[in-house]
Parts: sequence; structure tokens; C-alpha cells
Amino acid sequence: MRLSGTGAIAGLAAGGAGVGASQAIAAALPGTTSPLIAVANRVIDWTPRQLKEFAIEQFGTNDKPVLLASVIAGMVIVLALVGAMGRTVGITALAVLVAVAGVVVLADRPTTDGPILRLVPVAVLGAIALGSFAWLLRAAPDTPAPDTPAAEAAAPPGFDRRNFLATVGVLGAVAVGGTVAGQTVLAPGTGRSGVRLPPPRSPAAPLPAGTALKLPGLTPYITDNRDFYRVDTALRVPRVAVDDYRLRIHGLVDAPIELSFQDLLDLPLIERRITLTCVSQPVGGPYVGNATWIGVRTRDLLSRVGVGADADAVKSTSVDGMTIGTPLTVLTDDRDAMLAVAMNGEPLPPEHGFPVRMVVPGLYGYVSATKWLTDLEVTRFADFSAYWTSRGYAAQAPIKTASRIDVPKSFARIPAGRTPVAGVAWAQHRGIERVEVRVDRGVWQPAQLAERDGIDCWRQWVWQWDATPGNHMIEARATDATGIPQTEERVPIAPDGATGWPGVQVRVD
Ligand SMILES: Nc1nc2c(c(=O)[nH]1)N[C@H]1C(S)=C(S)[C@@H](COP(=O)(O)O)O[C@H]1N2
Ligand SMILES: [Mo]
Repeated sequence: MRLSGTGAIAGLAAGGAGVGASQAIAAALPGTTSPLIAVANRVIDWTPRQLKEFAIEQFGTNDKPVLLASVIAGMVIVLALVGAMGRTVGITALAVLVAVAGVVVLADRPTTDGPILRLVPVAVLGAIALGSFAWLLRAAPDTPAPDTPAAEAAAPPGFDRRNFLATVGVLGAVAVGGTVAGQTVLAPGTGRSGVRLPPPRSPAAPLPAGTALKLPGLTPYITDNRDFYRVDTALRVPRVAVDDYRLRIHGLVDAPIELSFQDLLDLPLIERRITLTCVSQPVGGPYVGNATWIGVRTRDLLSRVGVGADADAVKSTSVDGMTIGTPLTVLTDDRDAMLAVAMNGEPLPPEHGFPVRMVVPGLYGYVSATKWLTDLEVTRFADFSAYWTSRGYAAQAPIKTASRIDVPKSFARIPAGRTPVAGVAWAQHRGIERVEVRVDRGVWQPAQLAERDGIDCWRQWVWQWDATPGNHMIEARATDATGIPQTEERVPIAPDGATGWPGVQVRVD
């Protein structure tokens, strides 16, 4: 088959306009689903775990833009190819693609809305893409006959190049305009700026003096919201309107309840500093942060619904369909696990779970920190498999004792003489008791620890080193307050968290 450049342009413009229009409609009409996002979600779900881990490691918080860009690049290639196959084949192939997108939309992560409404954007996409493609190529022959002169093949009789390009221009404007409008003016409001947080009934203990060593390059003791790591599978940050927010608590309980956002704010609020860590944190990695959270104790909520005797887990679900399994014990003991509504003094930022997320001291995020939370089901571990558990991760995952060297940076060049080696160490809900440092596999030296601020938070540490010229390897190891050391053994992040001593290589002049 000969491929036609005119057809490729027509396919791209027609498909692009369809996608742009569908993006605008999906944003403007609540309850509808964007086909582009549904397809990209499917790509995330089907991506093998190792590739996801690779993406998180390579792109970190930028893994979503990278994925979306790949999906769009793939779409551009497919549309151009489909168009290049000419009018008849192209129309058929486009129709098949639109039908597949429709199936993907229907199979997308759960929403409460009916199938007809959800299919509106993909239906509009199909109508625009097929209609404008057929219109653009109305005068072009399917495939130029092999003996057609080149000039004639490019511009067959009846084909008006100027008209063609003008139509392509209009379609391009729909593609870009629709996508941008869907992302901006048409995006629904969440009511976040109107949220008034009541003062917590049980405020956090005052921050002890000396929790922060104030060394240049050392991670701040409290992580700013905008610097806080972000890890999730949400391609687009879910936008939950506070007024529509409902939290269901049900399952093996005496009396299921449904609460609005205001209902939660009206309950006694607690304020606590808690360090979160991702299981994807490689040794020395960035996926750990410390914040002040305000929320409702899960213990209060669970005692209100009355938990059945045979339950041992809570399965939480987010608006974007993430499922997370958490042991009932950690949600009902005295560790102050909470449904958080505020982070560092403001309503949760959208990326960190607005309006409500779970925060549990001592457990990795994937088994505890459900963002955009809407459903708590009291159940048994034997009766369900949560998102990451189905992908080879452990069902239960307490945070392992760990430390990180922030200063000096790896491969730094530093002058000889006295120089600080410093970092953070964490072992949430057990507390950090000791950090040691060694140079070139020499004797372990005790580091000085910053003031302790409860066992649920990380601790900064520093060790003064008399650096001598040459290349050196600095390592650190922490020990928690129960005596569990950070092990030297290197294990990967799956199934329940990486271990190993962090090390930095430096050159002293
Ligand atoms: N809805 C939802 N909640 C989620 C996740 C997710 O993918 N979706 N990821 C979890 C993981 S793996 C971690 S480590 C924490 C990260 O929280 P943060 O992004 O606020 O740092 O959120 C948890 N909650
Ligand atoms: Mo995580």
C-alpha cells in the first residue's frame, strides 16, 4: 500500500480535533470520562511493575508528564499512519480506534456515573474525527494509481489545497484550544480556597528547640508542601469538590456511616508531626518527607461504626480507584493514625490528596497513605488484594530503619580540614536512637543527633570529619530505639522496601 502524506495530515488534524473537543467536554460535564486519560490510565495499569519502578526512579514526580507525553506521541504516530492509508481504510481504522477508546472508557476506574454520560466525550471525539477526516479527503483518491504523475498524485483533480489547509488549521485550533480549555477555564472548581479549618482539639506538642541543625544542604526538618515528594498512579490530579465529598465507612461493622467533609471537620481534630516514606525509596533516595498533619483519628471513626470481631484489615479506596490495605491494629491503637484534612497549616494540596487522605505513623505509603480517600471498608486481608499487593508487593509493610547522607553530596569536591557530614534518619513509630558514620570502611563513629521530636518523625544528624586529601567513601547507618539496625544487606524495593547503608563518594583537595 502507498502511504499518502495528505492523508497523514488529515488523520492527525481530524483525530487531534476530536481529542481536543473531548478533553473540553470531559472537563465541562461532570460525570463524563476523558478518553485520552482513560487510555493513559490503562497504559499505567498494564505497565509491568519493573517499568513503573524504572519510571519512578528515572523521572520521579515527573513520571506522569513523561507518560502523558508518550501516550500523546503514540497517538500522533497512529493517527498519521491511519490517515496515510487513505480515505476508506482510514475511516474504518479510525472507527475501530474510537470503538476501542469507548470500551476503555467503560472499563476505566470506577466512577458512580452511568455509561451513557461517560461515553459522551468519546462519542463527540468519534463524530469529529470521522466526519472531518472524510470531509478533508473527500476529493482525494484513495491511493494514487501507481502510474499517476507525482504532481497529480499530490494534488488530484477537485482537490483544493488551500481549502484543505484552512480546514486543517481550524481542526488544529480545536485540538489545542479544546485541550487547553479543558485544563484551565473549563476545569471544575474544588472549593479548596473556601475551606476554613477549625483549630485542632489536640494540637501537636510544641516543636522542641534543636530539631533542626540548620546546616547548608541538610534537608529541612519540616518539608514544605511544595517540596514534599509525590508518588501516586494518578495521571491527572483528581479534583474533588468539597461540597460533593462523601466518605463511606462500611464492611464488617455494626453501623455503616457516610460523612461529608464538614462532618469530618466537626469531629475532634488532632494535629501531629509525622514523617511519610514511600516503599519506592531507594537507599539514599528522595521519597521521604516530614509534615504537620491535622485530621480525625481513625480510631474514633472505627469505634463509632463498631468493628466486627473477625476483621483484621481496612481496605481504603480513593476517587481514582487506588486500593490500599492497612492492618486494623495500626488504625485503632494509640499511634494516632488519622484521616488528614490539612498539611502544614493549609487544606491538603490537591497533589497530596485534597480533601481527605489517610496518614499512619510507621507504615509505607502504599499500605497506609490513601490520598483522595472516599471509602473505608472494614474487612479481612484474606478477602481482598490491594493495588500494589496484586503487583508483587507485601500486604503488610512497616517502615525499615534508614538513614540518608545529605551533606556532602555524592561526587562533591571539598577542601581538606574539618567538614560536617550530615543527613536524616528515620524509623517511624520506633524512633531513631543512634546514627554512625565511617570513612573508607574504617571504624564507625557516633554522629550527633538533633533533638528528638517524637518517634514518628525523622531526626537530623551530623558528624564532624577531619577530611584529608584524596578520594573517600563515606557511609552511614542508623539504629532505631528498639535496637533494630539499618542493615548492610542490599535488597530491592519490592516486595517491602529497600535496605542497605547509604554511601557518598567525595574528593578532598
Ligand atoms: N489515591 C492514591 N493514594 C496514594 C497513592 C496512589 O497512587 N493513589 N500512592 C501511595 C503511595 S505509594 C505513597 S508513598 C503516598 C505518597 O504520598 P504523597 O504523594 O503525599 O507524598 O501516597 C499513597 N497514597
Ligand atoms: Mo509509596
